[in-house]
Amino acid sequence: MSTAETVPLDPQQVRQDFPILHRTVHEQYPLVYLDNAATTQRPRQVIQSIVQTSEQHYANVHRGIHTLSEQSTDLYESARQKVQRFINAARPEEIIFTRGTTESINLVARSWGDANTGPGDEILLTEMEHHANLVPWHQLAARTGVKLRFIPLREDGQLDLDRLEDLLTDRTRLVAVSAMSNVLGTVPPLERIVQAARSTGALVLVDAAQWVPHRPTDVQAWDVDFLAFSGHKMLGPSGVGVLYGRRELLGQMPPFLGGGGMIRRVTLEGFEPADIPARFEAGTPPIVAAIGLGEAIDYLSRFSWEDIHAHELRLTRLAHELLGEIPGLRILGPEPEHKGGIVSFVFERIHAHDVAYLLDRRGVAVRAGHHCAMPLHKRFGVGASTRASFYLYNTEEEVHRLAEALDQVRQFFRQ
Ligand code: 7TS
Repeated sequence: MSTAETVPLDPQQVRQDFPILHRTVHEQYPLVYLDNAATTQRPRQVIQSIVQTSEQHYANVHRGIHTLSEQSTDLYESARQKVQRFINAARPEEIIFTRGTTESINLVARSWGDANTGPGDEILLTEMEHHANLVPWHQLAARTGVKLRFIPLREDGQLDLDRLEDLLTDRTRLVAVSAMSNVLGTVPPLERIVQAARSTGALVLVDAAQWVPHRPTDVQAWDVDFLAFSGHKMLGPSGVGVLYGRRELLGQMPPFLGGGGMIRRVTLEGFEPADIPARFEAGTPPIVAAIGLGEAIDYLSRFSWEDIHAHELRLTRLAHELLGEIPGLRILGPEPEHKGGIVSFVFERIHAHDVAYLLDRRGVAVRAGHHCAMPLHKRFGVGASTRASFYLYNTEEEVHRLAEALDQVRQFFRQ
């Protein structure tokens, strides 16, 4: 389905915009890029934005009173507004440009966490978090004594919310949860979690690294306090990401990094921080990358979310169907209807790295390992898994290529 402002999603047409998808690997194999949960490729439009900014408009932002500086500042601030509209934030200053999801969450843990947590307080996470939404909280716990608690995962890869009311108490200061697991694709019932958190007065941080590229985001409708995501997982450049924070919260938070750009006044005795968003953008920001992220948002906005979701669901269903027929292969996590376009699996007696290596020999790029989610793998009793993850430019033919290559892997190891 598409609306008047969007064009129908035709993956073959989309592929024309992605030069890298036309290359081969190991000489004769056309690339089958199924590592989109790690990072996505960039369309020509984003590449051109990087080139054009660099060739025509590049200078440092918010500093020089010269033409190039004014142009780069306008482009940078217009990218902020694009992000604001994209996630429906109430105001542009609620958008902080960071280096990525990891830095966004570290910013909250350092700035909000150090000032607002201590012994007797708790932070509620889940067992499926990426290390980016786990390690900063471990570090915070070591600094302030805050205690971490975890919503467990059920065998089917869904969160076990039966004990939510026990886990969430008036000691809980923050609930930090992924909107989509990078391993299982699990999509937790955010609305229920936010409601429960609100009833105890806890704040909510959403790790939306895997969500924002694939589904519509509305921070106001969701009523969340913080939301983090990365440009490079949504067709944008690497090196830029976003922290959304509610204005009242960000406005009260101390700076995370100190340096140029984040101050109102500095003396030899001390400093006075700038208002948001500058307070959290110390130093020269990722100027070209942020402008490129704005371009990626324009590109994604050509298509309807319904079309993107329907396409990814079609590929995920096909993958479950084809991979389900391969003896010895077990898919981790929920059924396609209950998750994003991510299919992680384990092969009996074949290590995930061997699987990924052999797939690569046939041109199929997947990720293998613990995908920065070691506790999740431990929960499922495996050390590693192999993961195929889809995006709008992947095709059914590519899913067939994955399944064929996997069957060859199985036969190779049977010999
Ligand atoms: N949170 C989730 C859910 C993620 O999937 C990732 C990256 C991050 C946070 C960190 O994002 P970054 O841009 O700061 O690195 N996930 C993956 C992955 O699954 N494979 O490689 C990176």
